[in-house]
Amino acid sequence: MERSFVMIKPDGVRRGLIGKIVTRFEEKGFKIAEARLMTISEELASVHYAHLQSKPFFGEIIEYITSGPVFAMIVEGHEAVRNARTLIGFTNPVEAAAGTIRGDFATIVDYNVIHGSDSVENAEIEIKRFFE
Ligand code: DGI
Repeated sequence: MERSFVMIKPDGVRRGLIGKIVTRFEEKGFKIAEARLMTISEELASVHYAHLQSKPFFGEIIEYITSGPVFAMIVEGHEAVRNARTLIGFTNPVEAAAGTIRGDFATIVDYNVIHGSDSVENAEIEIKRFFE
């Protein structure tokens, strides 16, 4: 069964959305294989967002993702990576359809509530990074 890495970001945890978001994954048909509440170090954040290092907002996302606990999950299911991305919605909540997690719970890209791996290869890298 395919796995993906999903992480409720600090604003989602602060706003008390863990239960609602986990429910959406369960209702869709995913199995939550592992989960942990954790605080990300600046070092881990910089590795996770290394692909955005050249962006002007890099400092902001590091500050944001380390600002409080995140809820990291391994979700399992059929085409888990692509199904999770569909459930999560587009990166910018303005473009995310109503009914998706970002479409329903976020308004601004800076605080878009949740992360989901963008490929099967990255999912396995991120699972190792956060769970092993
Ligand atoms: O895979 P995604 O999270 O959908 O998108 P990504 O890997 O391209 O970007 C990672 C995160 O970076 C995204 O979830 C939110 C943040 N981000 C993207 N564009 C902007 C941004 N953050 C700020 N503050 N400003 C941006 O323009």
